[in-house]
Amino acid sequence: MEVLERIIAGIRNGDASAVAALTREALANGAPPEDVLGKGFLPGMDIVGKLFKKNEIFIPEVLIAAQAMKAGMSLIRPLLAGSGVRPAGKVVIGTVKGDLHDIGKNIVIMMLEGAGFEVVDLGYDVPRERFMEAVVKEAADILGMSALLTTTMASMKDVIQGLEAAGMRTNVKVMIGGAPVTQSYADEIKADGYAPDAASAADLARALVGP
Ligand code: B1M
Repeated sequence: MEVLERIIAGIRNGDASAVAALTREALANGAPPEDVLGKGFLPGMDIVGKLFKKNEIFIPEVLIAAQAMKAGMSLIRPLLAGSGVRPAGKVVIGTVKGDLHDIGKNIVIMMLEGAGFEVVDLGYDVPRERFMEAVVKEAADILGMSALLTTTMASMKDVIQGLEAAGMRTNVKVMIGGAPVTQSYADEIKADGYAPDAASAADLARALVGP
């Protein structure tokens, strides 16, 4: 099997040491880092996302696969930085103010990175001002917000209104998610998109930034 196919299988199987070794092998054989990313890591995580959506694998396996991808990614990241390869887009993401739940957000981040996005993680309990500052500072294409409490999800609306009031709303797409969040809530607060799970979040982010 060709080395890039073995990288895909290694990610699918969540085998971090194999992915790291195969990444080294691919680079030593002269594979460009962008091919290792685009023909190895991204298709590997794409398969993982599809299996997760079909309930054929579950969150622990997604996390393990993402760790495997990260093991390889750490080897090619410095090379990509020097090669001029552009990420799919830049996402600033956090769990909203008053909310300490970050497990789902962290999985979303892994899937976004697996889809080729550069992600700036603001962590949890993030106030409106920090989201807004980060959108400007990072020149983000997408602002992602996660909430797990019915009492904190209202902060998403607050952030969107803050962006509107500051004249920043048209500069950034807003995507939201978390267990109590729904598409109708996203429509109500005028978010650009809602995703029910991490794999859908990666698909949504791709759709929001366009081809
Ligand atoms: Co809390 N908690 N918790 N909790 N907790 C819930 C959410 C709850 C449903 C439990 C219950 O009562 N049945 C309930 C909320 C009730 C409600 O508001 N309707 C609850 C409560 C009440 C609380 C406290 C208030 C409890 C207390 O202190 N009395 C307290 C609040 C603290 C705070 O935030 N201020 C609290 C605390 C905690 C812990 C700190 C102990 C811990 C969090 C640890 C952590 O995250 N680091 C915790 C946990 C673990 C849970 C449960 C058990 C699990 C949440 C989780 O991680 N799910 C949860 C009950 C449950 O769900 N069974 C519960 C797994 C995760 C992968 O799923 O986060 O939904 P999820 O993410 C998914 C999707 O939603 C989506 O993709 C992810 C992956 O597929 N997604 C996005 C998420 N964010 C997205 C963003 C996107 C797109 C998709 O775009 C940007």
